[in-house]
Amino acid sequence: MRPDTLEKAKNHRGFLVAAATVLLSLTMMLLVSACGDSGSSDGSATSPTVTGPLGKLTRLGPAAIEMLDDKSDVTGSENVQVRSAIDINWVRIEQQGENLTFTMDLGGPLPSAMAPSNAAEWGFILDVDGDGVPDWLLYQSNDSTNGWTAGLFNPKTKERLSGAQLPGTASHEGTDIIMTINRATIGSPQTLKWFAYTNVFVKSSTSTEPLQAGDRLPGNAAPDNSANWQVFP
Ligand SMILES: [Ca+2]
Ligand SMILES: [Ca+2]
Repeated sequence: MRPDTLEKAKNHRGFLVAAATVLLSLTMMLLVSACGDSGSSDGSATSPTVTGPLGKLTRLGPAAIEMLDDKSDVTGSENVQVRSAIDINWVRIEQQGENLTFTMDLGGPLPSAMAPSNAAEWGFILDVDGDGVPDWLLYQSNDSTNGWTAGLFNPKTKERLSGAQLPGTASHEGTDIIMTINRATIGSPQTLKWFAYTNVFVKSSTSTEPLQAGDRLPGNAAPDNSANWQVFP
């Protein structure tokens, strides 16, 4: 994090917003630099049984997939809040009519509120034109300043549709994150590539760099390997 960026953010919007923005930016830089040359939600808090093989795509139908992740495979700092709530258990993507629903099940209950200086994010990175470069991030976040927020962010245009502007619905309950958007919102792709991620970060008292931990699916590698993109449907 550049000190001037941090200072501006402290002055104007608070540390957590800055940390979230910078972390998101770092994530996107990783993705863009590394991938640039590469070629049913039930809507309830009840987690359905998912029994597919770890890290392998399971097709539930012509337009529905699931993938299981390892348990307790969060990487990064041990000293973060909600470590279980950022441990991805499984994700599911379903198309129903013109709607796409993204569900993420976590290893622990989602926090109603984050401790001071803590922020967390759960999301899906989407490549809708097949060039291996991220086009959209669909996410929900929770931080001690703003509480829960959902958003759709375009890293190319920097357009961010969040809160009431989100072109869809977002909910979180129990251990599940659920988001639904209209396909037209992201250009009605016939297929898309996706990557699921979580992040939590905490302002450090001893460093300008926040403590950070997170989980990734597929695998637990940094999202910098084009082979990690998964295709939907
Ligand atoms: Ca996991
Ligand atoms: Ca792309």
